This record gives sequence, C-alpha cells and structure tokens, in this order.
Amino acid sequence: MQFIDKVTLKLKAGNGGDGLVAFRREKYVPLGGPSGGDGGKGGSIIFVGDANKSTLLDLRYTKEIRAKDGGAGKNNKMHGASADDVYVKVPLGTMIRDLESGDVIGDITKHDEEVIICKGGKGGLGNVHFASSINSAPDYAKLGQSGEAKEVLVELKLLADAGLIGFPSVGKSTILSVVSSARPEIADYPFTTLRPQLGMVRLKNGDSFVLADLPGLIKGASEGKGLGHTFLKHIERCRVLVHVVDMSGEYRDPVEDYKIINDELLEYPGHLEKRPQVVVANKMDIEGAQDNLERFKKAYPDVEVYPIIAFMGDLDKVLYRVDELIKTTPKFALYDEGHTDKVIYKYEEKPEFEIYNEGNGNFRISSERIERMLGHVDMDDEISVIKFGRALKKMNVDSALEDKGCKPGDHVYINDYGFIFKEEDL
Ligand SMILES: Nc1nc2c(ncn2[C@@H]2O[C@H](COP(=O)(O)OP(=O)(O)OP(=O)(O)O)[C@@H](O)[C@H]2O)c(=O)[nH]1
Ligand SMILES: [Mg+2]
Repeated sequence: MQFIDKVTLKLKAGNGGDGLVAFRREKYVPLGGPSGGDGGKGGSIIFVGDANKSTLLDLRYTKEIRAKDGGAGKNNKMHGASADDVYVKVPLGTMIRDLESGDVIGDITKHDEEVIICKGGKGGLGNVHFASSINSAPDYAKLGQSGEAKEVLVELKLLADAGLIGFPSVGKSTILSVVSSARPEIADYPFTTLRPQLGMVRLKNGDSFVLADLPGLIKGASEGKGLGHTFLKHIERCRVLVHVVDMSGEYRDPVEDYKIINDELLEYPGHLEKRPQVVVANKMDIEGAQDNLERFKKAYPDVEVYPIIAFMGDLDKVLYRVDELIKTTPKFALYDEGHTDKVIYKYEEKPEFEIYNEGNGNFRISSERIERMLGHVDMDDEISVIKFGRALKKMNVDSALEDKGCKPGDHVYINDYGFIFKEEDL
C-alpha cells in the first residue's frame, strides 16, 4: 500500500436555482399578481474531519467532486429545492490549499470539524419580490448565483506530538517498535522506512503521546535529496524532536551527523530548528560507542543526551523527558510566519466579468454569470435581446468595455455570439 498524502481535486459547488417569473392564475382574472418563487440554494462542498481515517486513500481516484444545483423557483411563490451539501471526510491533519493562489483555505485538526471549501450559489429571487407600485407585474426574476469552482491541493500532515529524526539506519524504527505497539520495518540498509509511521507511547504514569518514525534524513534533504524532504513537512506538526544519533561510529561520525541534520532543519522553512530537541545516543552496545559519546558531549556540552541500546528497551528516562517537553511546549504555527494555527475561511466573490481586447475592434467578455444569462436569451426575440443588453449595462459591462477602448461599431463576443457595441441608450 502506498502512502497517499497528497491529492489534487477539482471542486464545483452547485449553482443556485434561478428565480421564476410567473403570475397567479385566477378564475376570470387574465393576469394575476406575480407568483414566481425563489430558486433553491446550490450544494456546498464541505470537508469534515474524521478521526477514523488515517490516509487520503479514499480520494486517490477522485478527480472531481460536484455538488448539485438548486432547483428553480416554482409557481405559487414556492421555493425551488435546495441541493444537499456534499461532505468529504478527511483524516485529522488535512490541509486544503487553493491551487491557484496557494492559500490555505482549510486546516482540519478535530473530529467533526467542518470547513466549507466551495460554497454553493444562492438561489435567485422570484418575481414576487419585484412587484412595486409602479410595476405590479414584474416580468423578471434573478438568476441563481454561480456555485464556487476551484482546484484544491489536499495534503495530509501527520499529527504527531514528537518525531524521531536522524540519518538512515540509526535505529529510529527500532525505537518506535520498542516504545509502542507500532511494527515498523527494521533493516540494516538505509531508507528502510519509506513513509512515516505513528505509534502511541503509553507511559507508566498514565500519560501518552504520539511518536512518529520518519524516513531518514541526509545532507541536502532540505533541497530535496533522499526521501526526507517529502516528510520534513510532517515534522512541522511535531512539537518535540527526538534526534537519534548512531554512536557506534561504524559507518559515520556522530559528531558530524548531529551537525548535518541540524543544518538541514535550519535550511528548511518553518523554523524546525526551534522545536525542542533531545538527543538519543543509540547503539551504545557497540565497541567504541562510549568513546564517541564522550567526544560528542565535549563537542556539544549544552545538548541533552540520553544514551540507549534501542533493542534492549528501557527508554523510560528519555520518554518521560519527551512527555514533559510536549506538555510545556506551545503548539507551533503550521506554516509561513505570521499565520496562526486557525484558518478562517473567507468566501470572496469573484469579479462578475472580465473583458479582453482581442484587437481589430474585437472584444471578448468572459463571465460565468453572463454566459449563463446568455443561455436564457432568445436571440430571435428582440425584446429578449434588449433586456439582456440592459442587464449588461446594469452590471456596468458597457462602461468597462469603454474603459478597455471599445467604441461604437466594435464587435463584442460572448461565447459564440457576437454583438455590435452601440452607443445609444437601450
Ligand atoms: N547494535 C545495535 N544495533 C541497532 C540498535 N538499534 C538499532 N539497531 C540496528 O540498526 C539497523 C537500522 O535500524 P532501523 O531501526 O531500521 O533504523 P532507521 O533509523 O529506522 O533507518 P531508516 O528507516 O532506513 O531511516 C537495524 O539493523 C537495527 O537492528 C542498537 O541499539 N544496537
Ligand atoms: Mg526506519
């Protein structure tokens, strides 16, 4: 099974239903009062935290998620049906980014936490709302608002309180296997651990915390070397780092190793070097380890070091220390400086239309709303076309066209339709 920690999805919330133009039919009354109801609301796409999920596997083959459109308004002032919202269940630690802007639009950390990622359009008002003393029979209603559409990057960041870091083969997985019931693969070749593993550490005093075993880091990890980089971001969630150093000196020099890993943390954005760190000096059973440890302590007199033999167990001392650090370290902000842990979802309306000057007196209007309005226009009916023109003017399309240099006689295109821009008032 491959570890899925990243997927991209296309999302489209439902459009609001259009308001209806209708008139009451009464016996002997040719045209009653307006009676067209409002359109129903389009379905939103809502991401929800689910503590029972641990991967994004369910979304692996999903390319697109759509919510249904709201129903059109009905006669007798009846509302169109509101479409159901679509809920997407994701594991805790899921972060959702807008692909276009890169902004984090959702960060789900709690069970049942809901974030509206794509908002459904509001229904349009039916003509019942537009009756007035000067117009008792309004023959217009509002179109439903378009549902939001966006492409998102969904990423899973593991939620671990503490993370085991270090070079490959230093014994990180061995440590996780003896302190928790997790069963990571252990082998004497580098990069045995290809994906992060989590284990629950239960202390004798009743405390517990989640410890992550992460793939080995190497020099250059922060620039993408080895596997570590992909998972360095998971470290961001860990409040405490347990830095495992192989004291045997069999393959490498522990004094140098320690420095290289810390330099990599420094290079990686997110200030991982600020996480409290304890050093576990592993493989103390091997000859020469004691000498290396002395050398290490001399080189880094201020560093907290816990000598262990991983597979002999007895890691209580360091585990209690980690637990204490977890409890006393505040949560770190998860991304770029200045961001807080909490992401407030903002629904910003997109500009209603965009105008492109295509040269030679040709202009193009691009707008989901206007394109939809166009779908309701009967091109063979002059009145219908004039109304459409009026609606555009109301939306300030005319003045925007002028701003872009559009002159009377120029051609304005919307989808496949061409119009001639006229100056006179409609
Ligand atoms: N002699 C000795 N060997 C150990 C000790 N701890 C782990 N090892 C051995 O070191 C090798 C690597 O251990 P792992 O736990 O797989 O190392 P890792 O840090 O998870 O390595 P990667 O997943 O590749 O990054 C294995 O052969 C372990 O049996 C120890 O305290 N003493
Ligand atoms: Mg491992």
